[in-house]
Amino acid sequence: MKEPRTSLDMYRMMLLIRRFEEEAARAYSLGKIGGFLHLYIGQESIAVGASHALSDGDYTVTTYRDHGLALARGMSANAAMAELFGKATGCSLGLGGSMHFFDAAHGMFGGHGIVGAHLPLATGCAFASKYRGDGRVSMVFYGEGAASIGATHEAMSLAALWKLPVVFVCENNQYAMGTSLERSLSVPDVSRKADAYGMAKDRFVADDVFTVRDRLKVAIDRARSGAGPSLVEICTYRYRGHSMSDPAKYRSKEEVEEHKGRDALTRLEASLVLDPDTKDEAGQIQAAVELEISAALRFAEESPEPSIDVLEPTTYKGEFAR
Ligand SMILES: Cc1ncc(C[n+]2csc(CCOP(=O)(O)OP(=O)(O)O)c2C)c(N)n1
Repeated sequence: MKEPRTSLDMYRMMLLIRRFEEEAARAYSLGKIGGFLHLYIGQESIAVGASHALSDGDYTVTTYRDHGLALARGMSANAAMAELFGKATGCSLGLGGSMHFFDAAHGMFGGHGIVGAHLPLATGCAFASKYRGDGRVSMVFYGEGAASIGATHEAMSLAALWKLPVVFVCENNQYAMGTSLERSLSVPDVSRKADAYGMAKDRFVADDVFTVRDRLKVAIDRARSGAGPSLVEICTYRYRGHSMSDPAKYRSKEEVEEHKGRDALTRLEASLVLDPDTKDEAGQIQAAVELEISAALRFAEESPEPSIDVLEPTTYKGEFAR
């Protein structure tokens, strides 16, 4: 077993994200969660591998498929679940919902709903870090559906020109809503977009969380050393529809099953359970995760709705009350 302690930690977080998402889907079906809900099931190794490669204090920005990254960066399951339930104890005081998780204490700057529009935010964070000389790296996650969006390219162009400490991570799950990447990209290898800006690039599959960590670490170290940004494309797959309202009829059951056969969480779990040194702790982790998720559901259920008083400081004055 490679790095047993780290393997167990990564397993705990990947399992927590998977179980969080499964229970969120159930709560959504019961009408306890309103609005949109985009699940991260199948992509967990990316948020977890990235979080193990990043340092405390580094900044992350992501899309509306944001629960996994928020948990991996340190948000509590309670604050995450309460946000989904629209409760005052949620990470965005119950005002943001699924697509707008925010956790400044852990450098997690959203949760953004407009495809591609959040990449310039990461470039801006990286500019601030370079200007201040604070040594932080920014990492931004986006889907291949954002690869042809104007803001994506503006963000990359300036980042490369000014050698900003930012890593652009394309989570290529092969579909943008119901559109497969072959139908939307003339060059299906998204990492090649880096060539246009003279940026370093990498491209690999997300089926092993250690590969994700180690390959992202190379890009993070490059950014931190002042050698400039990178574009890292990580090939992955989402097992559920785009959001809860998508029955995913544009792909076959066989295709989904084939990807599930390479599931990073299942593979890591199998290796831990087969190893006598980690087997018992893996079982304890499973039990602890179940307790943590049940507690989060209870916490979300029992928390109060946001009071009307929160509107003025947050929505109108822009003062976040935490
Ligand atoms: C500018 C913009 N256009 C369209 C949409 C509607 N929309 C929401 S998600 C999505 C697909 C994005 O797919 P991708 O970037 O691959 O990310 P994934 O959902 O697969 O993680 C679209 C078109 C939007 N939110 N913003």
